[in-house]
Amino acid sequence: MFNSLGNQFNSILKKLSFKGGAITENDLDQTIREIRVALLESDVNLKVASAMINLIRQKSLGEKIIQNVSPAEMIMKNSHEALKEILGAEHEFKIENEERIMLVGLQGAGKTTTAAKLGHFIQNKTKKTPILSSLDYYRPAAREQLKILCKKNNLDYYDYTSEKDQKNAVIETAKEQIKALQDKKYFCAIFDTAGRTSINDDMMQELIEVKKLIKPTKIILVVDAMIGKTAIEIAKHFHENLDLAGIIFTKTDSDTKAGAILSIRHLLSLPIYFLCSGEKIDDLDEFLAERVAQRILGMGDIASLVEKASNVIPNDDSDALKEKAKRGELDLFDVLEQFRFLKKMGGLPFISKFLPTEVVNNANISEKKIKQFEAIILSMTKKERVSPSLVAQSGSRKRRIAKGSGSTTMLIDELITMHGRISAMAQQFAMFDKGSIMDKFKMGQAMSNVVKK
Ligand SMILES: Nc1nc2c(ncn2[C@@H]2O[C@H](COP(=O)(O)OP(=O)(O)OP(=O)(O)O)[C@@H](O)[C@H]2O)c(=O)[nH]1
Ligand SMILES: [Mg+2]
Repeated sequence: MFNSLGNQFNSILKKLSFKGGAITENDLDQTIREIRVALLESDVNLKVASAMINLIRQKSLGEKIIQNVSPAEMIMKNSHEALKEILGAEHEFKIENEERIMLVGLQGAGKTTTAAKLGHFIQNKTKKTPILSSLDYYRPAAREQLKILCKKNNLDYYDYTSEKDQKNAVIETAKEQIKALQDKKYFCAIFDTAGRTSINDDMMQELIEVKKLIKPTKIILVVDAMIGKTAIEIAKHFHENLDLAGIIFTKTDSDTKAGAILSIRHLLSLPIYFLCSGEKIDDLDEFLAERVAQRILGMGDIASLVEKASNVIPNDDSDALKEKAKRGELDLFDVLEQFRFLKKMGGLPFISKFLPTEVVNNANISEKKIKQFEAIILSMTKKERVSPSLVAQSGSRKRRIAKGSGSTTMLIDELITMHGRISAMAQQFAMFDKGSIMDKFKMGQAMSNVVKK
């Protein structure tokens, strides 16, 4: 996600990375000019780009020389801080009692998918089941789509008692639903609405009427992050008419430009509640400014990745692994386990969303290669897995393993080298926990050494 801006930041900073000591005013000017161009190319609104540039400049000019910190690291740190300021304070998504959430947005923005994701999120958080209903009478399959999603994910779905006259269907349905839900004393209801290809008055009028009827506690605009600059105009229009509570961005897993996300938050002062990064039910991430700023800068989001991993890895295992990692003692059994967790988490495509751009760009690793590595590890004896150096030093062992796993001795060497790098990185990782942003930047570089070509 946000790859292009992350890539540009990386190449801008690479030019600086050879310089030591304090940054000169000339270098700063040049770098800031380049950052400005990168921001504008990523569809960041002009006002927002200027605000951000000013923040970076102010922070950088006042910066003292810090030992062991290069100008590139300093600019990265200051850009991260400026981005966090632009993204603003975080707004926790609180679920009130008798919550009525109405999702609105353009056609295909991801409202229906997001309704289910949000229901699932609320269910996980509160351990209570919300009820979802569809007010989409324009597309015949729309209600069926939500119904199926609810069924698949154990969410309650409000089904109609009668077919409606097409003309007033939406309003009649809203009336019927709100009455039924009031009788049931629901704890949380999520209303999915129909989208339109572009903003038009009829659509807005209908939404205003629906709003009057169902009296939502939150109206949330669902925006496709790929639409770029126009997102601001759309959000503004919806906000003026419906008084939005906040925004959810979808499709941030595509090659999304960061511009819309940065600009809307700054220009409309509306909270961004979530970013959706895929079609699966739990591809809904709470919007945390610190982490999003890291992702936008191409520094990856290791903290989110670790959290996601902890849902897959049993807690006891991860503690034991951490202790082993701290001692620099990860063996090939552990590497094999990591490959399996990687698969469970959604494989390389999933993981790479959270890794620093530099790591992803330099990676010489593929799903196919991981499979080959797995076969190699499985062809080793227990002793060899614990002490890969036995294999490294013995041609006959390598030939035996290559034959057994249908691979080559070259690939075995590659795995052994990678294992060495993984244990070194894991050792740093285990120590780092809640390090400073500078540590995270360095962590990205360390990770890049593990997988580099
Ligand atoms: N990659 C990706 N696809 C998404 C995401 N969110 C939604 N989609 C896909 O986008 C398409 C449209 O999603 P819907 O949820 O049907 O969109 P909608 O806003 O309800 O569309 P209408 O009801 O027609 O207005 C579907 O194919 C979804 O699977 C996301 O975060 N990432
Ligand atoms: Mg829909």
